[in-house]
Amino acid sequence: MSQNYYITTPIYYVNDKPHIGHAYTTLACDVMARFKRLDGYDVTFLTGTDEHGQKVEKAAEAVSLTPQHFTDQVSQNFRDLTKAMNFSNDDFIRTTENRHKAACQRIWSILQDNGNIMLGKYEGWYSVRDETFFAETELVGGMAPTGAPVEWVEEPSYFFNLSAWQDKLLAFYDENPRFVGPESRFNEVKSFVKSGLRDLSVSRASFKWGVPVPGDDNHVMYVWLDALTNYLTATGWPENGPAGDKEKYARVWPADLHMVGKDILRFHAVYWPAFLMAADLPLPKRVYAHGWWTNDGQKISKSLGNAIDPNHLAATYGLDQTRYFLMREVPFGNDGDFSVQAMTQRINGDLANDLGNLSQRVLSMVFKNCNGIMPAIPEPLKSEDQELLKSVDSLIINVRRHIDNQAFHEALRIIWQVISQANRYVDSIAPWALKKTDPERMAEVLAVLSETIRKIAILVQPVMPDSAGKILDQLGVDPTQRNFNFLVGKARLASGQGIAKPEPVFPRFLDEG
Ligand code: ME8
Repeated sequence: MSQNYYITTPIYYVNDKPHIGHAYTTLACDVMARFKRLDGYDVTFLTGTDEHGQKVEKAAEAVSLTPQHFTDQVSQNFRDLTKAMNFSNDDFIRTTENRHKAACQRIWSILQDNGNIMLGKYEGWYSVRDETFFAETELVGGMAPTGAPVEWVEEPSYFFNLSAWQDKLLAFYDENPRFVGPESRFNEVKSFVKSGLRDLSVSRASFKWGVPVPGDDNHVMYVWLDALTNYLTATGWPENGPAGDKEKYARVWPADLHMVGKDILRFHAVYWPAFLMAADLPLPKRVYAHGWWTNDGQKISKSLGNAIDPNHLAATYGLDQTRYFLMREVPFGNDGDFSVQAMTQRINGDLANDLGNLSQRVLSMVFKNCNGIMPAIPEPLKSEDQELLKSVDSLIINVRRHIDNQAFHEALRIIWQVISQANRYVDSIAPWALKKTDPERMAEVLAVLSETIRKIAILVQPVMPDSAGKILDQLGVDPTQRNFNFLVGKARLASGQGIAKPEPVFPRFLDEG
């Protein structure tokens, strides 16, 4: 039986249309999910929408729709995005679904029954935009630290005894040094917990758009307790719920990776493990917090109207080009700035010139100079052939290491190093010049190059599934032979099969704007 791998995106608030930031997180998960599937794992990849809370209630009010009607519409935009971006999620969860309400009420009851939730009164500041409570001391110039406005809230509220979990959380962090990535963010989490935790208000009584608190209709659950529970719901938990699936839960939970933006790390690395510990449920293995995209140096926000629509990017630059750019341009974990210039450079440099040109010129030579028949890899190999094949053969080990650390940019960088090496090999041997003088050597060199391209195309499938697929089609690689088993051992590109006239896979981008 293959090993399971469960990966999740945050569930997105439906107060707004999806933008580049949302697409980015889900893309990173899609790349992880595709990579793990090719590497032999049984993957469960979850995304969805976060539909309760005051923020969504207000957004619905603003367009004169009922919250349910409104969330139906906006959630669909996120679902459409998964198709448009070629995301391979296995499930799409909405927090307004019955399966989810049942899971929320179940976790609440467990926490209440074992004495971790108690009724009290909340008095303090609340930011609707962040759906977060703030202490007086946390405010900056009368605003939330994020710059969002805050309002004074005074209402009866249930509290989760977060303060009781401080030492257990710190011990857990010590025992699980990979729990949060990147490391600098893990340090921030630890200092936050060390500085002391206050009990957390986990219900609201001043509006209705939420999951009712079991046994107390005056309260709805705090949207973050509701939202975080989605990761459990989708595993078939609880087993007696409307979508209960004991076997799936046992197989899939705990999650291997919760991918989040840095804005919501605290919820995932502090509150969520505390809720789970208190409910006596296993904790996720890792939370990774990536950075923030800006647009030409400015924070992307609704009020600035500078959100970048991922559909527009895909239509303008090509879907795989967009996927590649987002994963390659910015070191994953850091903040990044979107610019047309950077996008154009990646498309024309890395894709059209480096990978596209390599594959196009090699396959064209096989087509023209070898009668369209794939030549055989020489036996024994010449030292320059050996050098190139050694580099491409050893890629998987290092690429896997980088992907397991969510260093997508590094994984791509080392693949592109080998692409450059292959281009230097072609330029120095100049196989086109061998056609008349040494056709046998020409065929050997083209075979070594085709094998190099095969491995590179297999490795870039998670980032650029369609384009890599086209290259593998052109090489005549059987669709059942494109997983990572075919990167190791004796697996080599078959010779003797005919290839069709190659078509360029990566056109140049001409900025006509
Ligand atoms: O926080 N750059 O939902 P949300 C990079 N519902 N990533 C960005 C981004 C940007 N400019 N803007 C948004 C919520 N993101 C909660 C989550 S999970 C149980 C509940 C991404 O719609 C990033 O992943 O505000 C961020 O964490 C997420 O969108 C926030 O989405």
